[in-house]
Amino acid sequence: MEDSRIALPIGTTLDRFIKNKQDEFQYATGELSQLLRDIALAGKVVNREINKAGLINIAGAIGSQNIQGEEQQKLDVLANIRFIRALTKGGETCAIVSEEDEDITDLKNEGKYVIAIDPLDGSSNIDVNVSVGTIFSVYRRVTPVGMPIINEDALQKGIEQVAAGYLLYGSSTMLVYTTGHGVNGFTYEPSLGEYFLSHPDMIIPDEGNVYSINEGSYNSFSDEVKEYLNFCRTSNYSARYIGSLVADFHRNLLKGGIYIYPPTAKDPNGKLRLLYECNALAFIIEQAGGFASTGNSRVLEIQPKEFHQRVPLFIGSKKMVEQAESYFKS
Ligand code: P6P
Repeated sequence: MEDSRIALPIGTTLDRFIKNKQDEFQYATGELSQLLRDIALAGKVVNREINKAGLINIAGAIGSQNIQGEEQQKLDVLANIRFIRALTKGGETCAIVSEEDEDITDLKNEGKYVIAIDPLDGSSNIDVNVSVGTIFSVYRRVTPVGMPIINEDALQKGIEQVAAGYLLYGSSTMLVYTTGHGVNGFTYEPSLGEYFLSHPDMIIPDEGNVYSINEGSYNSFSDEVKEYLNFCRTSNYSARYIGSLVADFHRNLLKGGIYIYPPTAKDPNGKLRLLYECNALAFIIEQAGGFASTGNSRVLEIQPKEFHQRVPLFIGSKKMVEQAESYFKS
């Protein structure tokens, strides 16, 4: 038991890390640990398919659209299948809400966890070889095991999450997650098929000088957002916008900064989805010492009403998000 209290060294494998951390929770039954392993495994498979995309022409859109009316890229569909298959086989998950599916998927098993997932966020970037990501949230079901799944099993506030994380398929593939006891990052080594602890106890700098927003929508921003952007420009911040949420988020987590997707004419509630994008990243950022707001309220305290509900998102270094909020509160 003592061993599990020692800070684990860089290079520890994900399996070893999960086992050690599980030992710290005397009531841990291993199901959440296995669920995290299932996600990591699916991430390896998706990573392999993304890396092949340019070669075997699976990157292009397949002509179908997801429930958001967005062109479904082949890899979107493949990633969704892979994660649902891995979680179904694992048995710890009883239901899944996915960006790619209109309704909740009841896996009809005895699992006690519900997953909200964006299997491949930023997929429109695949064709131009820009980093993309998977984002996931884990909740305990609210209905008793054995009872039918209901929507409320997934429509839970972000503060109810038991785990959240993302995979970033970039120059290297990383898994970053939290179970409510800090944030740890693992880098995948494809030649060994292993994730290794590379970023222990990740903490976002309280301040940064990077702001990420699509200024192409400037004309439809509110006065408050425009005033904050003017503050950024006169503060000599740098504008960095990859157009892939996980990539922008990850850079800001490491270096400090703020990512903003405010209401626009096209997306009056913002573009990003509460359940499987904003809540997961909000849990991670707060565990790393940062903050996530809609501009007026803490993301993690919003009561979801619909699976694919969108909310405005200001997320990153705590002082930067609070500074942005001040324009909405003044
Ligand atoms: P826009 C990708 O579609 C995504 O959901 C995020 O990954 C990204 O940050 C955002 O949308 C980009 O949206 O409107 O700036 O192209």
